Amino acid sequence: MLINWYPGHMNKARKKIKEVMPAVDVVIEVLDARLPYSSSNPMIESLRGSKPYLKVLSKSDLADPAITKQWQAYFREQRDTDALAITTENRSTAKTIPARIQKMLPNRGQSFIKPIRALIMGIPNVGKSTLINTLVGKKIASVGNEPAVTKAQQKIHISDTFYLIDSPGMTWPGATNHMINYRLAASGAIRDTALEYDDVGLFAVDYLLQRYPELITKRYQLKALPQSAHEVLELLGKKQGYMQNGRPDLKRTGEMLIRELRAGKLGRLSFEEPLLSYRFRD
Ligand SMILES: Nc1nc2c(ncn2[C@@H]2O[C@H](COP(=O)(O)OP(=O)(O)O)[C@@H](O)[C@H]2O)c(=O)[nH]1
Ligand SMILES: [Mg+2]
Repeated sequence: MLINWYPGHMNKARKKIKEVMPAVDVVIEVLDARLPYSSSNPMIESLRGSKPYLKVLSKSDLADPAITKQWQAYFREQRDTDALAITTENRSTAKTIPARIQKMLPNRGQSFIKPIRALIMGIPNVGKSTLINTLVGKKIASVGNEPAVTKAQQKIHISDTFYLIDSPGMTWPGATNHMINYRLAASGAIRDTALEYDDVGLFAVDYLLQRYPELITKRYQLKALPQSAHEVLELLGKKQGYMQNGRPDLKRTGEMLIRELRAGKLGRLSFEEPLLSYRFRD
């Protein structure tokens, strides 16, 4: 995987993960079900050693269900790896996480003397706090716009034989790979100011045109779709009456489209699917 991390941040995050790893038994990585590849941290695989790995596909209510199934199957083929799709619309699956992890770690979690310590990781806004609250059974972590303050490592009691380890400093700023950054921006993982809305809007429309054209025509009641993403965005701007100096305001239109896309108003969609070739890669 050729992702160019910003070297300073990357080294810091790697150091932190290495530091924490000896004191945990399993890694839970929360991924955005719409972009499990782009929202993943490629450092974990090499740093986890022999620890099992649970990939949690979060916000699965927003993702294409058939593609989420493919991702689960793909991840489950990997070494000591399990995968699970969760959503706040039905929290029962998320609640099975401790039991699933127990199956992967038969020698721990039988008594409070050797509890299971599960490191929880994931990019900002992917749903970590939401999952923590679901597992604890009450709201202990704040959800949504959290200030980026450094908090101390937390050991969260789920049961006497199962703890979550939530550690700061392991999140990574994203990649310099443009495709990954656009997917992260469209999903809401990258802050609003990082990329221009008209650019992210164009990226999103271009992808929708290729993969889910019917989602645009349906949502915006279009009879026909222009060929280029730029023309589609102009058409949407005109339809919404977002005009500036006689031209459609593409920033405003892009912002509207991204807001709707992030909220799932266009329907369920995934930004990436597992490549068949991954299966044959070691
Ligand atoms: N649609 C949808 N939104 C979710 C789901 N889980 C979390 N969210 C939303 O995603 C945003 C970020 O969640 P949060 O738990 O704070 O993410 P964190 O930054 O990883 O801790 C919040 O607005 C949540 O309400 C889900 O299953 N479905
Ligand atoms: Mg959080």
